[in-house]
Amino acid sequence: MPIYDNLEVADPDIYNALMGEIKRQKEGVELIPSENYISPAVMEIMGSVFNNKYSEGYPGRRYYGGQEYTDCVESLAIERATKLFNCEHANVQPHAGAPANLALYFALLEPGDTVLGMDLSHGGHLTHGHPVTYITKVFNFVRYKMKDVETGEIDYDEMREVAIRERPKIILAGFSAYPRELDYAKMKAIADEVGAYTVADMAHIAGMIAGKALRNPFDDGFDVITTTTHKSLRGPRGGMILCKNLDLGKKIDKSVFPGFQGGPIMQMVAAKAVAFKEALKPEFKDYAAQIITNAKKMADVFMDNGAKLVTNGTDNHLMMVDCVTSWGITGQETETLFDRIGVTLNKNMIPDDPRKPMDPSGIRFGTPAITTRGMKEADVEMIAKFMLQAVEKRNDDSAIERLHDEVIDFCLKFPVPGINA
Ligand code: DSN
Repeated sequence: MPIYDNLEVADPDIYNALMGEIKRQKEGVELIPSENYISPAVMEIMGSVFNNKYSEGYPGRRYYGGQEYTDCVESLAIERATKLFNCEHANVQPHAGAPANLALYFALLEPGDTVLGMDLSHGGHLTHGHPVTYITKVFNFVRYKMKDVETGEIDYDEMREVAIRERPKIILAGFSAYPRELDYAKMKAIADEVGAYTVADMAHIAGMIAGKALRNPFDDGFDVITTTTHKSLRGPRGGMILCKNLDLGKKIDKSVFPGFQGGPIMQMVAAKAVAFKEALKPEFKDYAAQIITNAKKMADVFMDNGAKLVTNGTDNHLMMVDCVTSWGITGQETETLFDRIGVTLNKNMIPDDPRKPMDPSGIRFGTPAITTRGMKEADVEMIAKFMLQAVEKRNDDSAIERLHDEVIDFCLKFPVPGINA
């Protein structure tokens, strides 16, 4: 484990919280599909003196002096990102996924312009135009949905009709709670018909795209990809914008800085470079493929045991269970129950959920983190069985406590990178 002796003396409260979190991560099963474990190398650079440097601008064009090493790390991050995702331009400065999306909107749109994105109740993301976000005061968001929630197939005919009627400037692919693949080629054809940019927000699936286990939207002619770097891509917490066209790249750069952000968080930019180097290694392909193998296995075990999965399965890293239909308990009750046995996931709306976001019908979970820990199909089956037993014995406190002990014993067999590996 890394040594935190300075922190222990300087701030025992924060040190103790850190020790608690380390124990929680070691002893628990992490199934939140947007979470992962970074490598020790990524963790080291995140805690480095690059934190101390201001670097407004871009490599070779900065506003302050002393940039020889920041230029080096940002240039490497850009070079590796473009290689990893087969594109010409990368902006690696967005502080997170939401600012990346907002900077992109301001790069491509004028106030009042329209974006056509996935309906939020069918898996889309807050930054794709949820009414609670300020961005909906500036741009107009319209929606496409699934045609059939039993298969997850998107209604591309409806998407085309809406596109022809609403004339969006951006057609947006991407999601945070959709377990199937999108047909990027069909979306690109619709966008070409109405003169829209094609943008994929691949935050959830970036690792599988980098590892060639899922299709790269650039291969179907997409203009732009936005992403976070900390989910399946297994890098530091942050965002990134990629594109094929260098003129578009210039607009995006201006929008990120000075349009939208101040100085880049250079220790995170450096950590992105380290993570991209790891993702370019051949073994990352095995990791990406295993994420999906594990997710399919988990989905099968749940379905074989009578659980109702949204779209009846998965093609990617995540799945959702309709808990009310499957077990007669809400998503919140299920999340709390699994917390009690040391399995972490999140409550989630199911498509057209009659319940409220803070008390929805379903749960969402996935396999990027447990796959990083080295778990394979038999281990995934074990986790699914712990969860199903918890549901069955949910009113028996001592059975739940025993299950929690079994989960801890099981987890301690799998080292956590950055903690004990
Ligand atoms: N919070 C992320 C997720 O869990 O999907 C998306 O913003």
